[in-house]
Amino acid sequence: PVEKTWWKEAIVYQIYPASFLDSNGDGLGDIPGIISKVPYIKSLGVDTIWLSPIFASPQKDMGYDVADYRSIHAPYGTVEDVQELIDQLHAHDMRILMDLVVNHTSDQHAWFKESRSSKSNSKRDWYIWRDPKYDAQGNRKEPNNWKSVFGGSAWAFDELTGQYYLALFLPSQPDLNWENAEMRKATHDDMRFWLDRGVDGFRIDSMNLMSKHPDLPDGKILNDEPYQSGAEFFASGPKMHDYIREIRTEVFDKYDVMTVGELGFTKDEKSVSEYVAKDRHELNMLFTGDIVDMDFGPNAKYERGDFHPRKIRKITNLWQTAMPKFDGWNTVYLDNHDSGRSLSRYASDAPEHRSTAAKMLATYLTTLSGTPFMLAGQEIGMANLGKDYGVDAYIDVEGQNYYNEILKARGGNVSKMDDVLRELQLKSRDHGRLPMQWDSSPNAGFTVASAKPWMTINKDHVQWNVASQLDDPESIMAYWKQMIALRKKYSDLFVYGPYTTLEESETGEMVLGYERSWSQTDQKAVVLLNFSDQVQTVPVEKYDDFRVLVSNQDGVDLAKGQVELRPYGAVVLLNE
Ligand code: TEU
Repeated sequence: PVEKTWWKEAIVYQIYPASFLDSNGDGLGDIPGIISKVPYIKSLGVDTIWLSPIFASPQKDMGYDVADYRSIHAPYGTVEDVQELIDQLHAHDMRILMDLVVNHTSDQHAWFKESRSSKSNSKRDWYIWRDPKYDAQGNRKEPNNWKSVFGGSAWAFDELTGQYYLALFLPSQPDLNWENAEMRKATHDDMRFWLDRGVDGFRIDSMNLMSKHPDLPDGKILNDEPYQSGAEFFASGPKMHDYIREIRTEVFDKYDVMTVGELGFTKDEKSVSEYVAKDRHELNMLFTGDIVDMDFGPNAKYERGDFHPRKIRKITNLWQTAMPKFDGWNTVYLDNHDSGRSLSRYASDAPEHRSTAAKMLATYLTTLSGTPFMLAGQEIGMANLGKDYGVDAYIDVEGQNYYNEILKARGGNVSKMDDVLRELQLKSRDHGRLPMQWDSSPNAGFTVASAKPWMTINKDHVQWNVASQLDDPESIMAYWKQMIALRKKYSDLFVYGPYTTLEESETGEMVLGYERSWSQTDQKAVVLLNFSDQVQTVPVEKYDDFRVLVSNQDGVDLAKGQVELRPYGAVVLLNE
C-alpha cells in the first residue's frame, strides 16, 4: 500500500506576490498583504502556500532573476515580514513552500559580478563561460547554436573578458555552473538559510536544467532558424541525479520538507520516474509541463495548437497510472504563473459557462491522485484578459519577445499580427499574473483606488471577485470549499486510491471519465467531466448502486441509467 504523508495530503495555493494584495498603496502586492489574508486562505481548506520568488531582484523576470537569496525585494517587505508570514501560517496549522531558483541567478547577483570581473576570478567557474567561435569570414559566433527559452541565442557576449556566458532564459539570467562544488555548497547554504527559518519546502525552478552535457554540443537542427532548441543537451543532463541526491543528503534530509521539481523538456515515463520513484530518494513530486502545454503549437508555445479533451485524457491517464508503478508521487495542476488561465484555455470563460466550467475544473483538481496545486484566483473563476484588450496589455517579456520577433519577420506590419495576438490572448504569462480580484471597487481591492497597479486589473472583476462569492452557496468558491472538504473526508479514495480510466468508447470523446477506488473499504467513486459546450450523455447502468456525491449541475437522475452532462458539467458518483 502507498505510504501516507502530509505532503501527499496537502492542497497547495500558489501566490504570485506582486499580484495578491498591496498593503501600502504602491500598486504592487507585498508580504504584509499576504499575511493579512492567511485566515482567508485557510478558510478555503487549503493548507500550504507556494510563494513565487520574493527575493532581492532587478525584476527582469519578475523575481526569477535573484540577486540575493537571503534578502527580500524591498517593495515586498523584509526578512522579518517573511518570518512573520511563516509564523502566522504555522500558527494556522499551514505550511509554506518557497521558490528555489538555482539554475541561474540575476546578473546583479554578487556571485556573477565577481565571476564576470576577470577570467582569473575565483568565481569565474561558478557560471558557464566559453570562448567565441569564428566563422570562415572571421565573424564572431556563439559557442553553440542553443536557443534561449525567451528567444534568440542562449549565449551572451561579455566585452570585458571577451567571452560568452550561457543564459538559457534572459541574458540577465546567467546559468550557474553546477559542476563547481563550491558553487553548489553556496546554494546549499542559501537553502538552509530559509529552512532554518521554518520554511517547509521548495518548488525548484527549472530543476532539471542544472546539469548540462559537459561538451555543450550543438542542438539538433530542426528547422532553418539560426538557433535550435538544444534541450537534448541541457535538460536532465548526466549529473542531474547526483546534484539532487547531494542536495538531499546535505540539506533536505535534515528537515521535514516537501520538494517539487519543475520539469521542463523531459517527458518520457522512464526519465520522469528517475526523479520521483520512491527508492531513488530524490524529489517528492514534479510539475510535468505537458498539462500546461496542451494548446501549444508544434514548434513554439505561441504557435497555434488547439486544445482537445483527448489531450487531457491522455496526459491524465499517463501520469495517474505511471506513478504507482514505481511508487512515485506527482502534482495535480492546471494553472501557474507561466500561462493563461486553464478556465479560458481548456474550458470556457463565456458568461453562460464560466461558473460551471470553473467548478468542473475544480472537480478535476480535487479528485485525482497527487498533490493539487491551485493558483490564487482559481477559487473565484478568474479568467484571461478579454479579447478587447490589445497587444499593449501584454507586458511579460516572453510574450513580447515572441511578438516582436514575428513582427520583425513580417516586415513590421502590425495589421498582420492578429494570429499572434490570438495566441497571446490565450497563453500569455500575463493572464496567470493578473492582480487578485477581491471586490468590485475600481482597483478590485487589490490596491487602493488612487494607486496605479503594476499591471492591468481585469475589468471583469466587477462581476468576478471574492466579496461577491464569500456568502453565496452557489459560487465557485463555495464549490471549491466543498470539493476540498470532500477530498479530505475521503482521502483514502481521492488522494491514495488507485485510478482507472473510463475508455473513450464508454464516455464519448468530449468527456473525461475515471474511477477511484479503495479496496480496504470497498469504496468507489466515478468522476465524469464534460470538457465541451454541448450536452453529453454517458451511460451509468453499471453504477446502479451509486449515488451522486457532488455535481456542478442539478437534476442528475441516475435512475435513467445515464447521466446527461450539461455543457462543462461534472458529476462525482459514490457507492455509499
Ligand atoms: O519556468 C521555466 C520554464 O521552462 C519556462 O520557460 C516556462 O516553461 C515558460 O515560461 C512557459 O511559458 C520557470 C519559471 O516558472 C518562469 O516564470 C521563469 O521565467 C523561468 O523559470 C526562469 O526562471
